[in-house]
Amino acid sequence: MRIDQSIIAKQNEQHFDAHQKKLAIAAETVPDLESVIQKLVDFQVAIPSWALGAGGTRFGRFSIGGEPGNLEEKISDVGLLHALNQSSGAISLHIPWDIPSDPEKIKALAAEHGLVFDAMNSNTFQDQPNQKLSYKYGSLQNVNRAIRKQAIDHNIEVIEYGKALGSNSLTVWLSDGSNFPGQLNFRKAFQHTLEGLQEIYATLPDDWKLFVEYKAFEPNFYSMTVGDWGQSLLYAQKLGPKAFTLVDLGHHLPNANIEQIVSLLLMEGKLGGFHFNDSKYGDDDLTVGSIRPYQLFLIFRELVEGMDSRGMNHAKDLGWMIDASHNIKDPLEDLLQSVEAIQIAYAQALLVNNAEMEAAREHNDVVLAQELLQNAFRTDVRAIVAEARLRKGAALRPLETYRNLKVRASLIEERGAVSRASGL
Ligand code: PSV
Ligand code: MN
Repeated sequence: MRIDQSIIAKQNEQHFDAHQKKLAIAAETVPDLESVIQKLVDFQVAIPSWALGAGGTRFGRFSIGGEPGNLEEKISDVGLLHALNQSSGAISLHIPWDIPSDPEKIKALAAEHGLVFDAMNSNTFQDQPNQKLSYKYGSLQNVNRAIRKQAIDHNIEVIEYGKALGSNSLTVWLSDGSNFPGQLNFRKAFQHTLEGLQEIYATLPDDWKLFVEYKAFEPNFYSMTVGDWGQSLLYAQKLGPKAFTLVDLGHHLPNANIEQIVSLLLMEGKLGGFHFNDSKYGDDDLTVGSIRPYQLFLIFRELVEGMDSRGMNHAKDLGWMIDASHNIKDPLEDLLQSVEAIQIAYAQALLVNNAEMEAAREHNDVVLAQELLQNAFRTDVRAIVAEARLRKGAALRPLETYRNLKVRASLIEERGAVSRASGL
């Protein structure tokens, strides 16, 4: 299924007058409206190929219907999102879930939908059918050199697929760690992992980045070998200038101050990419902004301020991606919600006046500093975000348009009610 721009334009007509009124109100409160809109126009968030089907827990999985059964269909689903919001112009692939058998064809198909390939992701957290050696006791950290070598070779192969598709980054998330005290020699696990990452790094093309993603828990529950930003940063620093830390919002221990982490990583020039999601207890799977929208705003505020202080391009210099799983919602609806939540937090962060903020801090004016943040957070920027979409030929109301066009019903008709996407 494809959504033609003229259909979107038709859907927009009914909302156009109301939109103009709301935008006029927003214009009164936002001094530099045009520049905010332009930044939103430029901003793209990549969609993970593994988030397009139903997720699940170890207790069960409930099918959504019409799930993409192969890479071509996954690209087509991201194409639908992009047609609706013109802000999801990239797809991130996970190997071996998404092996492109004919990369040229896949690249051309993606281009037809206006999509490029974001970071490539390796998978050494599962054993694949016919795999020679098992990752049961870890991959790059493993005490067995042959297993480490298998994991290294896999990552190098993923880079090769990425090169063929025009990607320029590799995200390495390792589930390595231990479940019980005594199981691992922490230093040896670190050294083995570092050596493996160094071998992978050595094969990285000059214009590529390597993202080292950390996670505090799951699937290992006693220790994780890349468990927090400190460990990730250590690896990234030891590897070299093409290696960066990747922050997945759901991978922290409860109450971690993620905005401070982001600020310091940016200061060190070592923040590489982002996986957006939200979480209530300890998972990394919920809709962006659904639980802690203020935290998301505070993170964006540090991102904007930190990138500006280094003269970075907001849209291009960091890898922006959603990483979520959808147990009960239609994944496409959820992804539309997530992209919008990201744009709202970004727009609000752009409203904070940095000079006023710094002056308040210099005077230890705690109240004013807090007010400046909260005023921005409490500004309704939805019309501004919608205007940016409108200028790109996207839907004023992507979710409503998705429902009006009965996209899921068409996908079920095309692919059947029991199709199943590869992934977790
Ligand atoms: C791990 O929880 C993670 O966040 C990594 O980014 C993986 O690549 C992804 O989820 C899918 O398992
Ligand atoms: Mn992630």
